[in-house]
Amino acid sequence: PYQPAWWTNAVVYQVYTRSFADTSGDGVGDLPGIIEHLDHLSELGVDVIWLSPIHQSPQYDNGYDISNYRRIDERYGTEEEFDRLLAEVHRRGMKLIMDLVVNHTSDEHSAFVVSASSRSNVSRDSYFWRGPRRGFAPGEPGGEPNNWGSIFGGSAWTYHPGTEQYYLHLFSPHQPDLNWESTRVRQRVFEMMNWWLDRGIDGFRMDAINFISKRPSLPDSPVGAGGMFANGAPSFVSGPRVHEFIQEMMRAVFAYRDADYLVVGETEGVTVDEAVLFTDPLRGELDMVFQFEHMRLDHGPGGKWDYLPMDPADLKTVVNRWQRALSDRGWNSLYLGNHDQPRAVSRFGDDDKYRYESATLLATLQHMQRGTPFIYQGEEIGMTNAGFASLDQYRDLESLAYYGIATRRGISPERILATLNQVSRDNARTPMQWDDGPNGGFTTGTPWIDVNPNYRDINVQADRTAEKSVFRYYQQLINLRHGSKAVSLGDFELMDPGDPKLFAFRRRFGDEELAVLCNVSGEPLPVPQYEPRHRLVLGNYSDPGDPEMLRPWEARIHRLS
Ligand code: TEU
Repeated sequence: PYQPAWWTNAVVYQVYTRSFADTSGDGVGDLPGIIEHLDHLSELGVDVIWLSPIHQSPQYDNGYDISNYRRIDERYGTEEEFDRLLAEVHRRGMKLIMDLVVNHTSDEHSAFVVSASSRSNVSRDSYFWRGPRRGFAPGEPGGEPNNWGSIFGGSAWTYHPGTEQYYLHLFSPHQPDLNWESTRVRQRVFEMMNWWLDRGIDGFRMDAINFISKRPSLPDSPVGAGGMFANGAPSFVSGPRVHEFIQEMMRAVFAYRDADYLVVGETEGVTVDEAVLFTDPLRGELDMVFQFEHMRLDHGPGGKWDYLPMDPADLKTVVNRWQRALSDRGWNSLYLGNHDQPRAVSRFGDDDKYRYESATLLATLQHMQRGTPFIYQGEEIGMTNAGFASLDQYRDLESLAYYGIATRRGISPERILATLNQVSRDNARTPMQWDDGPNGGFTTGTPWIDVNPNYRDINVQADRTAEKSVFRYYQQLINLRHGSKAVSLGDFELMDPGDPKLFAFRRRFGDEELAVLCNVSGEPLPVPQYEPRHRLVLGNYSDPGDPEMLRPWEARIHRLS
């Protein structure tokens, strides 16, 4: 009989080590800190832990700029501590996957240092080096090889006076893009992946993996309204050889291994059609990808820094599209937040009056879909946006770059702060709140980024024992998935697609059927006639209430059969 892959009923938890738990007192989270809190994760019920990068790195982008792929960064721990973490994770029956950041390296990686040393060195083509645009002298303002902007602001090219050429970086200048056209680059990446799997890890989360193939001529892009730089995405998002490269990787790394790994790609800008190609099991590529459509619902025409409150009805539309598109072929990953996004409860819910109700409603929507749910650290206790009162509390290089650009455009500091408070990646990077002691129990030292002042009320210790416990609600959702094929594998059918406040759907597998009913608003909402009123499996209000009315942010799961 057909055996679905193990990860079809698994739940993944993302640990952002830097902000998880610090045992050394230097203010930066570390591996012993993760080990100390593994029981929290196994009690939550998660099957897999995804670790954001802990490799050696100058930390310009908190580890997404790796200078040595086979070393643990000293700030996070020792090699021995990593092996102990892995053993402790396995001992609890969980798996560990690592970030794989291979669209780019750090500019301090030895391969880049060699590549930059001369035009004729063997590593020159490991990165993208180009001379100035025609008619410009090397280094002359405006002479960049093409007009692409970097994702973190400014040009995607940095001039290197030593060799009088420019190198490409889709992200910061400290993150030069690897040239995947080079077979040597690909081979070295595959060797490194094999090395990690031999060390015993259980898979990878592949950073920006759909950016690895660029159109070879690196053509100019049309310039958007008012922008200095253009969006190069058409030349690198799901580029010409991306599927070939990934299939080659799968053959070189996974084909001869017996164990069943988890491979998830981070694919910003991916369309549903591309996602099917990436995740169709018959094509031998990825198990699942992170799509970003729901992360754009509050972006205005000017992009992420042009914040516009979203309409919850749009979330329904996006969820429905992805649930349907990947129902026959391929598989969805399900997430509402990560280290790059504001906190889910602050963004999609009401983190003030209905924090518990909206956090658990959002969890219901997420965990009751078909796909593999990813929980970002702190979501399981309903942690909120950072709430910084001052610009100097921000640390993220992208936020700081935006601050510089916005200041030069004459935007007031108050407005910049208000925007960062909604949008900045640091919203999700404040330390994990463990208890109501100093620094929320994260560190005995000075944290690298401020703890959210609400840690006295919102913390693991308080939440786990509270009457309204987000943690215990997550536990129940995870339990439900582990024991129900309707949850993990069932069909998805959206009810009432036109209703802006009611988010209701059915899940069906064989003769098991569940109905999910959510009121995505702070006002009472009548229950439609066709919805069930009995056999409640799980809900986020403790008393049954009026069967005809959903209370603010109420979520109910009913069993139909
Ligand atoms: O993110 C890549 C990515 O596609 C984005 O979502 C990006 O972070 C966002 O547009 C910026 O707001 C990955 C990592 O998750 C991120 O932390 C890194 O900064 C980035 O790659 C570069 O490695």
